[in-house]
Amino acid sequence: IPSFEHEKIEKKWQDKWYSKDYFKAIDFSDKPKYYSLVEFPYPSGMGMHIGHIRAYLSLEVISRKRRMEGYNVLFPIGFDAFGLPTENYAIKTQIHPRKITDQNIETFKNQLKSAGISFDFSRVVDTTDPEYYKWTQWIFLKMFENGLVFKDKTYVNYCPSCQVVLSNEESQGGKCDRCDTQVTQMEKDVWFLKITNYANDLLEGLKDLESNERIKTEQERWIGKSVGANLHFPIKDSDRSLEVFTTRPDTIYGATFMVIAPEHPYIEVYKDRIKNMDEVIAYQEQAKMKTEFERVELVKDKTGVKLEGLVAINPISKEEIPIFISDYVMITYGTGAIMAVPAHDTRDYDFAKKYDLKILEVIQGGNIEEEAFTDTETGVLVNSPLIDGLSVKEAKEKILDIIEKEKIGNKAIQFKMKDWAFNRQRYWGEPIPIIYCDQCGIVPVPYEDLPVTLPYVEKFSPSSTGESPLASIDDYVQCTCPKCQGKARRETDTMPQWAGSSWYFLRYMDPFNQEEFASMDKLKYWGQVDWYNGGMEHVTRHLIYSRFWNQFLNSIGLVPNKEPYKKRTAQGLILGSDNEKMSKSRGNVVNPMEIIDEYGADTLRTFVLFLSDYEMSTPWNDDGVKGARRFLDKIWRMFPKVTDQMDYSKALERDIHLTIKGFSEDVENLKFNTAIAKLMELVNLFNKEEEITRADYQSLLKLLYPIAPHIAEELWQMLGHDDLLVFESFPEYDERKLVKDQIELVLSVNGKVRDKLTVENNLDKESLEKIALDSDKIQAYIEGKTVVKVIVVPNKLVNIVIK
Ligand code: ANZ
Ligand code: ZN
Repeated sequence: IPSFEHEKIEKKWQDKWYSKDYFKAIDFSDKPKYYSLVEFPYPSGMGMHIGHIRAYLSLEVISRKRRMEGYNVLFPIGFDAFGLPTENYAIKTQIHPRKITDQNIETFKNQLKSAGISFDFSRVVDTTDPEYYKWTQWIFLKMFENGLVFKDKTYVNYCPSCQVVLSNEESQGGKCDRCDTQVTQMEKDVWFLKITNYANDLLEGLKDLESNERIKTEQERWIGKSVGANLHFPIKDSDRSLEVFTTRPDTIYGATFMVIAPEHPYIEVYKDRIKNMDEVIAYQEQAKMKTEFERVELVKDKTGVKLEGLVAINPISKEEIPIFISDYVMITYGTGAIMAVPAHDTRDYDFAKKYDLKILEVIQGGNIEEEAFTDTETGVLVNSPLIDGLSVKEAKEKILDIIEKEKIGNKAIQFKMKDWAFNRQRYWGEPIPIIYCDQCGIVPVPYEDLPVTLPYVEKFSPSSTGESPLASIDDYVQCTCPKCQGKARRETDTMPQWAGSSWYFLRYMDPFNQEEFASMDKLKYWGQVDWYNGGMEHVTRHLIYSRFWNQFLNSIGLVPNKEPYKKRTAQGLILGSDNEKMSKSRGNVVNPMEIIDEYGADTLRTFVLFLSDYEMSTPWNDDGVKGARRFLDKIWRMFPKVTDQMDYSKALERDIHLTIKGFSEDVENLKFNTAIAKLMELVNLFNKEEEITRADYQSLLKLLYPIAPHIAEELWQMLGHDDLLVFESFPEYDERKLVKDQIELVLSVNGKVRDKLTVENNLDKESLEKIALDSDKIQAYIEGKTVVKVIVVPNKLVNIVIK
């Protein structure tokens, strides 16, 4: 036979698959449905990256396998195309982002097809298409209608380099997600989505998510639930009290001073009583310069200013205690004020040492001369008349009862997560559908006027005033108020990159619906995403956002499931061969198209899956590319050895069953490297045989198909099949055939031999009994009778006594 000419053969199968829509998902099919989802790409000008291939291959393999297992598979793809890279490229080249996006999407689609990924290309969505973002705006308005959207002038994360407001999720670790620049705090008019209303639901929903621990704990930490209490500390000679949030009400006797955030409103309230206001104001200015990240860092050298003239009263010990401002207390968390317990909190300890404040031990067990004693398991309460002698846990319960009875405070829960800063001062995003009217104030665009389309402009650079480029387009800005018909202005900011991706998995279920974002019938048919694979970096970003949007839509009855995803996994990164993250600037980016050209898509797929454990990051190393190709060539070249026999070869039978079992289990657990290793071993065994049967070879091709589908289809056709492998069923293994040492088991009824079976050596009595009772022949004898006794002689016989 001719050699495996990948250019010709792969092209042939791709043309066939994609022109005939072989991977089309069928709405309302009778087959069981399976929805596999991969994170859709940002169609950058660089085209497909090796990381995209790795990310998609997991569910590509699963989807191809599921189709063979009889499922109606939805495996869609689309493009998350709004955002800065395209806009920046447009600014640089003066080509319109629309044009760039269309070109990039075309390139991407072709590249995905030349890798042979079995996406349903009939459902492609593009978040920048007005037919799509109309619904992104629509959902935003629904949130507005339900009180989940508000505007606030406040300090937010700002990237000086990208010149945009960032959400908390986009500035983790104090750095801009996009460009790694240190973020600053900037006072801005900001639209927020009240994602915090869903904090508890987002946490609870994790219980049902099938995923590894890391995916859950990262989300849990990000949501950051703390259980504690809000307590009121009266301010001396005043009607007001200072409210604090604490997770340690048990330490209240040890609260020897208070600290409020530099932005705390009481500074303004008491400005006439505070004697050192100059010093306070100077400190406030200084605190503004720091980012939140710098402020929460555990630095020993704490700073602060005492509020002279203002004194608080500990509501339990009745002691008078001083009040400080310090930047280690955040205005955005809890109540923006704390009761400081230096003996048992490290930050308070450092602060007390620096300003020489009273440190009172209330939990015995440590050495507070040296450091704060923060352990909550072993200590015992002291210096705390109402709760002395109790453990921390007991003390918490008792003091909370007292606190609630005496109306000093109440139990409270806090979340670390913050509301989602939602507007960006940029052109290439979804316009925020809001109108400002001098008479009516903030007016949402009526639903029937959607979409608010982005005007096609010539200039899309941000303006020097920090406003969106849309602000300078009069035709766009000037509008009439939908309420009073008076003159009004449009909001000129756009939505963040994460908006469109917050609901795209729903649109895939009904991508061309003009009346709704998706019909309830289709949402119900496809249900939850059965398996979602994506990047670990999205776990505390997109995953949280999209779960929030889905939960919201569920709460207003528009989607059937509260949680969008049943199962979530994440691939590891492919690093450069220098072990650094691949990037254009490092010049270590691997272009998968080059490998496809030289060795073929099947080789690329096999190689990338074989590279290492799928969930681990791994450096690129293309030494193995040739090996992957050799493996495929071996399978190709053994074709002439195939006989017409329709049973497995005796010599190979057990290995084939073992491989089917091991391969399937590995694939389902994302262990593609070991799955492929098993196929390689099997191929080596095949190679040693003079002949292999048709049955042997067919099972091998079926196993190979999800990994290297082009060569598998070609060889399948060469065997004389008219139908594609897509329609074949996945091979099954027989548990009994896995057994190595076998014995003959005699089955008798009332002492008369009725059946003989070959079974595994050394099975236990229960298994042997079960095998005997399951035998068809035995059943015929015992039907309608009573089994009095079963006598098992291991490795020999089972005798069933009936009456
Ligand atoms: C008294 C106390 C005693 C505290 C003690 C801790 C240990 P998490 O677990 O992160 O929720 N806190 C409260 N609001 C704060 C704010 N806005 N900025 C900085 N710190 C704040 O931490 C809750 C604890 O962090 C609270 O409990 C409070 O200090 C502090 F032995 O109150 B604690
Ligand atoms: Zn930036």
